[in-house]
Amino acid sequence: VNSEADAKRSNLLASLMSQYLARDVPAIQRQIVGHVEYTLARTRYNFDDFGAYQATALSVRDRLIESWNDTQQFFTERDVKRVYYLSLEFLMGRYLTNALMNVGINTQFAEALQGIGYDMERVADQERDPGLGNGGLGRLAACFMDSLATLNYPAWGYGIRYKYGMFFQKLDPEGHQLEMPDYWLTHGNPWEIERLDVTYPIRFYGHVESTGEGFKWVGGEVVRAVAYDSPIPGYDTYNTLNLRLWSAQPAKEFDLGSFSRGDYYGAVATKEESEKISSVLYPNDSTDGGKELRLKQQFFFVSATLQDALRRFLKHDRPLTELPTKVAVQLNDTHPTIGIVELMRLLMDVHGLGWTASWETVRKVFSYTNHTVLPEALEKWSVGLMEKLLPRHMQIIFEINRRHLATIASKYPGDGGKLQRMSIIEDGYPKMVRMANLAVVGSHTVNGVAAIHSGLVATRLFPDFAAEGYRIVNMTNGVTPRRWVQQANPALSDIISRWIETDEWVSNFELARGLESYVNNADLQREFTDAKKANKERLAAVIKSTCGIEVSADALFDIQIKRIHEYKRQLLNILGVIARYNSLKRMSPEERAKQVPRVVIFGGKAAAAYTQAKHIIRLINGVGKVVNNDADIGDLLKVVYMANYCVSLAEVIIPANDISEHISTAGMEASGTSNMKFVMNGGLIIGTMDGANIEIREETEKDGEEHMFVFGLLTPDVDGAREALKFGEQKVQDGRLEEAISQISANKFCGPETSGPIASALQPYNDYYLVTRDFASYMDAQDRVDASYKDQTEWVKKCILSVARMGKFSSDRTIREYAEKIWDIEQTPFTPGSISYKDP
Ligand code: T68
Repeated sequence: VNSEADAKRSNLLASLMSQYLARDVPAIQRQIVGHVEYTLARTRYNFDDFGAYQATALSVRDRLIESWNDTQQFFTERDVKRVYYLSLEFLMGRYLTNALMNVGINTQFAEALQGIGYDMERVADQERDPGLGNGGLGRLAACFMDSLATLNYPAWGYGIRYKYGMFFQKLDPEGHQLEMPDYWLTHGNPWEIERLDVTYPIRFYGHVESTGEGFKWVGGEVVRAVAYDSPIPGYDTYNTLNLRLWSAQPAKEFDLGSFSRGDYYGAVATKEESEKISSVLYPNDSTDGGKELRLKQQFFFVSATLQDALRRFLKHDRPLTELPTKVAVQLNDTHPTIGIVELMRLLMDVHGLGWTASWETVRKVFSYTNHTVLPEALEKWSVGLMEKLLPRHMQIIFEINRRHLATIASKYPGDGGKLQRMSIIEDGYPKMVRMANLAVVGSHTVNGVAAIHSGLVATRLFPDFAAEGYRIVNMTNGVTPRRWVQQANPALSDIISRWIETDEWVSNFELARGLESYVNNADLQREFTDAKKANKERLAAVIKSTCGIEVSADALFDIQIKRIHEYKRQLLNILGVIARYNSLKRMSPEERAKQVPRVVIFGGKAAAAYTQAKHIIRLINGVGKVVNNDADIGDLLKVVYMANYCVSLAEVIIPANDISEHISTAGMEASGTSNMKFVMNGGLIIGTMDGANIEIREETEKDGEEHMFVFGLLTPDVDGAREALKFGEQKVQDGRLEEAISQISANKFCGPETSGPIASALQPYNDYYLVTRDFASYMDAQDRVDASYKDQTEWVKKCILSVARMGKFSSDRTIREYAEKIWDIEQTPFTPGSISYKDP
């Protein structure tokens, strides 16, 4: 109506913003000092590195908020289809450097800080890692957010804002793991924005009432989900996405019953209980299975998310059956699967849709990613618990199952086995709800995370579903080259950019292939070796200061960092170390002088209740103590356990790798993602034919070169080998292995409380993970590593070629595939001047 005035006003606003957010150094300094004085209320004359970090973070955040609001407004006006990535874990790592580099204002900020007496690296080092994830699954979600933003896809991440993240790991003097609480919010979180206006009620317990037309869930307890938003900047784009994490707070309404009884304090105490829902991240072990609070967490964040998504969808007046044209929901493992049922409930009980229309809509919205085929890791909830906590949902699940089984039964009359296998409800005492079956039935697409894994998902986990035409596809994982190469490894980044004469590889890692043509160039080789050496020195300094161990950057750095789990076989690695130590001990000084010196580095947390994993940590540290203090050995072998492995530590460790170990029992590691990061950072893999190792080998090895030191049984042979071991048909005989086990048993490295369970696990009939069976093959592969490393020119060539050929493993490739084959969403880059500023 008043378009001239509107235009004037919007121009004024835009100009005010651009003055405030100018990118020149003085403007940045003004902003930082302003935040010190007025936001932090500290004096500008005296603030420490942490104050500088907070003020810097807030100034960066100011910039992100502008692009973030614009992006969201733009998506809304275009009415684009969005994907919602639902994950109980987002292992984001530090924000500051990532945000600065993605926005492209790193140098200006560094200079601005320098000018007022602060060092950017020290300032960035003040940031606490938000440890809101266990491992690969959580970190994958974080890499995906980076790629979604970079590729301009309309996406939101949804999860829980845990007060306590992954525990802080310490090692006691003997080398036992100690768990310390990780209250990561102690000093606040400058990257989040509390949205006290974005809240939803979440109900638990209560009962179901018939309304005549349908059903209604009433009574019970209600808590409030409050949104905390963090902007996610993409690389070299204005688009900025949102990660919305929910926090549980007491509902506004008080329990009138308690009040009328005059029990004010009792009522308040009950309300306080509700905050527990978002208080702690659960570990990724099966010991906590069946915990009511975990199921509460799942329902809590899923219900809030779906209410939020529906509210956004219904801003436009349209039928809910159109939901799949505007909304795709990705379930990161089965953890958010109850969302399938919650959306059914919302559509039917709240919005009045019928069963059939609701079910069709739901199945077009959801898709599910599987991250493991290990049977003990598949989620199940007892029907009793589900009925108590979510009575209406249990009713809906029974009905979904009834209809689903009726279809199967009519197709396969009399095939009780098939019905049993495909049922969402598992018979037994107690009856259980199989979340994986529910996820498959309620999704239009299921995916595994590497080619071999997706094959196993289809053939071993869900063969009956595959036969019925349920869509099971592969989406090989990827990692973001921004955090994992550009930010973690400036030395290598600089080399890549100079040799291929562009830095566009940062958002198109296929371009790194350009290095291939220079692989024989001695200058490139030297630069590459120097960069590696510098990265190893950087890590050596951290090892010195955190572990007190002196390691030489001239040694081969051999690294295994990941969650401690028997299937990942850290035990095989340390047995190999013991054998290497024994062999060195027997050598003459002349022979020793010919050996390749090694530093074997471990890092990773064991779930607090996973006793055997904790024994393995203790053993590694025990071996370290013996080896590192043996004067005969010196620099030839060092064993290092880096405590509290986390994203920021990984950023220092990975660029320093010569060799990394990905040595799971074949068929057990779904994909692995650190394997990709290590190779992108110019190292080689020793590994089994498992997970993404297989595809990394396929991409990096051409013409019979050996770029990966492969060993071990193949997946199809694992079951047979296990049986053979168990029944003593195939006793593993290897002098080196026997010696190592007998030393462990003789308590050479640790006391009987540790060596007992370790030695026992290595008995043939107990060796489920085939550590003893793969040992000789592993040692052969290690010999090939040593031999190969001796020829440094050949070695560096292998490393360069490997980096050059890792394009496939960028999460940008992965996200494009999801977008095209599963979500059906479009890249939507913000176009300046396109959104209208409405009167407030
Ligand atoms: C990992 N899974 C896979 N799970 O082990 C790994 N589990 O092979 C894969 O590369 C990665 O996912 C990404 O696809 C996990 O990390 C968990 O952390 C987890 C957490 C809670 C419950 C169960």
